[in-house]
Amino acid sequence: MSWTRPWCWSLLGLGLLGADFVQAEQSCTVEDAHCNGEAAGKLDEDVKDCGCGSLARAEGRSDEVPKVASATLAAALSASAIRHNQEMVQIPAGRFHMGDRKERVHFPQDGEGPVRPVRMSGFYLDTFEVSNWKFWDFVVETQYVTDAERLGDSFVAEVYLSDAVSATILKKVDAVPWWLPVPNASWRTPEGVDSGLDEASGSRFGDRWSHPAVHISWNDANAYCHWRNASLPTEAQWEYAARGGLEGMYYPWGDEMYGNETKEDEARYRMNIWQGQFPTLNTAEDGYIKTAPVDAFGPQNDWGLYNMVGNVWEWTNNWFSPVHFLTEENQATGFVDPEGPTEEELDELVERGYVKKDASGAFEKIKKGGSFMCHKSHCWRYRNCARHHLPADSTAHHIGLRCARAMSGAALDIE
Ligand SMILES: [Ca+2]
Ligand SMILES: [Ca+2]
Repeated sequence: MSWTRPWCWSLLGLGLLGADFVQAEQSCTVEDAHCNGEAAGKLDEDVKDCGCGSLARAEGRSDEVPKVASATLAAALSASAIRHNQEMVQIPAGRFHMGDRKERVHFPQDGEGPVRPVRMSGFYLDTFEVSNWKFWDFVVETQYVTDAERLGDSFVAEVYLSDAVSATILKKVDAVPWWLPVPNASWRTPEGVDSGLDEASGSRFGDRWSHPAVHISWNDANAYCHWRNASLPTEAQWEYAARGGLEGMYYPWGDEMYGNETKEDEARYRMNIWQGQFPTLNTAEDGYIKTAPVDAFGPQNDWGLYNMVGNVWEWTNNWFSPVHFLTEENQATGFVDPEGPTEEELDELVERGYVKKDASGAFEKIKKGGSFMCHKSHCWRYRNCARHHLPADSTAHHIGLRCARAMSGAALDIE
């Protein structure tokens, strides 16, 4: 088996896309370099990448996508599924601006800009990332087998492995050697065969039943949310909720990474990311060297959402495109409950050279929020506008989920 770095695509040649896409702030055409976020320039040479985009399965892919038994989905919601739906925040309808301004875009190749006006219907969003307890309920009731379990391995950063497991792994991703494909790593055994979710099952990171479920693929996340008669949030739902009513801020609570408290004060930390030197030394000044409980740090914004940024990445329902279809019309009126590009639109972008399919011929899904693996030097993606993308069957020890639900009678009620 060989593990290769997937294509890294460039925004060169944006002019090919035509002149009917405009940037909200300056009404430029896409033929100008800064439309679609390139204004911030190419990646600064000092800006390294975390390698999270390299976590695609080069082999082992199967056309067979695990599904929850249809009979289960057709049945009335179980008591546990109903209980899971009760811990959700009611997100009000409203307007917001998605993405960030060109001078604040950090990863232009991710499509962080330009700013897009959006109108949103109300909806519900999980207060917390989905914990191992909740994922366990789902697995027990449906007998669901995750992609990581089915395909036999998943990515873990080497510093978290035991020496015994590390010694058994001979293959690496050349460009990001700190990521290893670990046999038998899954939500049950996050660091491989000698790990678990509590001390009794071999956890070296304490009791993790209240921590987010990890090694969750998009396929797994989608199946879990459907079991609850819910769905994965669209990218717009996720970002609108993360911003919590504030406009144009880096983080759910504002623009400052930390609280005003001193370094010794626990309240200084608002999220679980990486302190120290990435990828070799994690000083865990925020209290967590790996995942944190889903209710750690308190709400990150006034809408009462926990760990939107940091802790684990969260899948969204959208296909990834670094180009946003911002026309003059929706610049004026705002996108309405946008759901991202359709596969038909992505096919057009493929023809024009902006998007490539992965090794299996599929497009990639967007994840949001960054994780405990993110350090500003390599992966400043624990920002509201940041986004990243992987194939739907990709899994790693820093990827989880939360679900959204439609709000009955909450159709868009703003002009
Ligand atoms: Ca941390
Ligand atoms: Ca998160």
